[in-house]
Amino acid sequence: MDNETIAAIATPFGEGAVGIVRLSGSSAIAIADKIFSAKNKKPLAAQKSFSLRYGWIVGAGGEVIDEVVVSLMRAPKSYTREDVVEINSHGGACALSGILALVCENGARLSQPGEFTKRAFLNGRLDLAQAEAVLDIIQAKSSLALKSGLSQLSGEVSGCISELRTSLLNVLADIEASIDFGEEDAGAGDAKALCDRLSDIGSRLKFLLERSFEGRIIREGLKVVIYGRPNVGKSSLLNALLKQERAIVTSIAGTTRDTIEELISIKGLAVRLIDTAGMLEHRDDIEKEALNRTKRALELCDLVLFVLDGSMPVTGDDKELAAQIAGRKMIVAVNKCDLGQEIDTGEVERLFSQKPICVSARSGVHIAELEGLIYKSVFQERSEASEGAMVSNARHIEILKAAHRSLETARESIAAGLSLEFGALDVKKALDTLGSLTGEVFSEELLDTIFSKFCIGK
Ligand SMILES: Nc1nc2c(ncn2[C@@H]2O[C@H](COP(=O)(O)OP(=O)(O)OP(=O)(O)O)[C@@H](O)[C@H]2O)c(=O)[nH]1
Ligand SMILES: [Mg+2]
Repeated sequence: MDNETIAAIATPFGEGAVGIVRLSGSSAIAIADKIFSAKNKKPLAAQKSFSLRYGWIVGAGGEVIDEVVVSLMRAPKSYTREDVVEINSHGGACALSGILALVCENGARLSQPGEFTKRAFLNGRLDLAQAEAVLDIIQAKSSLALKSGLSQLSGEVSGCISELRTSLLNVLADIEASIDFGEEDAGAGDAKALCDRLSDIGSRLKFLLERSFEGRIIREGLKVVIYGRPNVGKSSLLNALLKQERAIVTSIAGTTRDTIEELISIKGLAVRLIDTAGMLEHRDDIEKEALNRTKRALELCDLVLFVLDGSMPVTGDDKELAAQIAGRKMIVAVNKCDLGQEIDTGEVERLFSQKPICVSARSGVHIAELEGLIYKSVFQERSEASEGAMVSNARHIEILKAAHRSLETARESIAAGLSLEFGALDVKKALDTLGSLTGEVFSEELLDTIFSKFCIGK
């Protein structure tokens, strides 16, 4: 890590009540002192940590750039564990860029995206999973996603991984001791004990992986595609769930062409609703593209909300569309229940192997129940998201899978009576893999991939 002092605008671009230019590094205080004129005339260098000073940022020619409040956090008790100065100015682009230019003229350099958090990681203030949680918190689209990010930041996931690594290190120590005593292969009893211990760690990994589906959905939001033939009321249902007349609704079949995506929150869970075109065949290029987009949305979604029109019997088109998405996770809604029911709900149940919910997008009947079903599709029968460590990040999920595979290989080779050296190698591999989740093991490339996703100034 270089020892340069970095600087960035830490607040979003545009107009705001306040804006912050942040500095971190061993010269942060000295640089700020060159451009800050405190009302009390004292230099920041004489100021206590965690205190604020009112004054002005003044350019080389003595011109005032802005009226500011400057905060100071001395190393190591700061976000980066370095000296950090935050200049709180008015939140306009001119004031902020003027201050940033001035700190750079006085010895700071512009920071890279995520460089403050990267320094926090390299200086041991946060581990890698915690650093990634910072981004999750910034990007959280729902209260549940925020809660999950905060739990990861507090070290809940890291704690779990560290316990798993400790158990694995103990197994590895025992395997290596056997090797040192010249027991190249374990006796039957010892082999069984080692395999049992590896199985136990494997099931703990599996448990985390099973919950990661829930974690990923909480973090990214649940993608729900509203699907069904034209005119059944898909767009009307989108509007009803959104509580807003977003999509065009008409009695003309084929009204919706482009997929429409909107975000709603159900009990704190972010749900991306995607309204689609429901035609089976295209008549022109626009409909061809509409069908392509529907297909893509279906491929990427977590849940299909299949809609039928309850005011008429099930049609051949309903059946054809149903066949296309057989096997997908689904909720079946029979719409227009405010009208006389002509549909045979028993037939619908047989067709989809599940009971439909009867709703009316027009009158709002059972829309709240439909929301409940969407929520339950993630949390099953539980009324709330579960507590405890929950892995949610795609990188972490891949790491858990890879570590689980290595453990299985280790267990199989020990059970087969192969030389313990092989088992030791795979246990070591699992340890390193798990270590890359929290950053005990990392490469520059990995750090670049992770921190390049951050904004500048974080
Ligand atoms: N009575 C009644 N009519 C409804 C209901 N939902 C939708 N409709 C009507 O059904 C027609 C079609 O509604 P849309 O929401 O446009 O249907 P769609 O499935 O999006 O249709 P396409 O975009 O063409 O695929 C409109 O005339 C709506 O007013 C409902 O719950 N009750
Ligand atoms: Mg529509």
